[in-house]
Amino acid sequence: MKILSAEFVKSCEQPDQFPKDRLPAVAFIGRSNVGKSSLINSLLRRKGLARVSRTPGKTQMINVFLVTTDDPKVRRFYAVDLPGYGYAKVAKTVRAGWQPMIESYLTGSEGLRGVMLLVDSRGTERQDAEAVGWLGRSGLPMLLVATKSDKLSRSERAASLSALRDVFDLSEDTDVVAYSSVTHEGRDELWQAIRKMVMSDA
Ligand SMILES: Nc1nc2c(ncn2[C@@H]2O[C@H](COP(=O)(O)OP(=O)(O)OP(=O)(O)O)[C@@H](O)[C@H]2O)c(=O)[nH]1
Ligand SMILES: [Mg+2]
Repeated sequence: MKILSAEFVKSCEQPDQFPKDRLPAVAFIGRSNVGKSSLINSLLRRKGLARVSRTPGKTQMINVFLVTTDDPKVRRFYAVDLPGYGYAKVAKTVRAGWQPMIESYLTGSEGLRGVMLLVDSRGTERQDAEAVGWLGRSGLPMLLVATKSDKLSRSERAASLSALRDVFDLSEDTDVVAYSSVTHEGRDELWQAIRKMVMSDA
């Protein structure tokens, strides 16, 4: 599969700015600094497309990218970079503004086909469990992505994946994928998952 184009469409600060067409969309969510923007760049093979930062809380708006590929099953879709949750140092007023926005995006976007929930393969926090619970109740197709897998040895990676299954009590039909935006481990698997989400009910 070839990515024909990947371009930034817009940043949304409020729900009335979300794309109005019903183009399929896949959203990327997770704690601040977990590696969402890096993963989007790795997946789309574009280095500086999504802004990456060492400082947590970099992505504070909903950034929408339009992707086209030569795969008939995923000709055009939106990749949506959501702001990270759970970053304590961002001013409360700012946080209060975007956490509901994440929920309004997840509940109010007609084209949304699935969510990639990113968690750090080295360990999870309370907010991750809350996100898993919330997404489970929402009924949205979800895939759990264990990020920064390059920071673990091969055996630690396998252990981390099964620990995540246990901790979150995932059903068998929820996939867990190890990903590294440095080595691009997991890229093919993630594309498979996107293909499945985007073509379902199409
Ligand atoms: N070693 C390693 N570092 C990574 C990986 N992915 C991201 N990072 C680093 O982790 C930091 C945060 O990455 P981002 O992609 O900006 O994370 P984010 O989830 O988009 O963060 P916010 O926008 O603040 O929510 C940066 O310093 C990245 O270089 C990875 O797979 N491996
Ligand atoms: Mg980001």
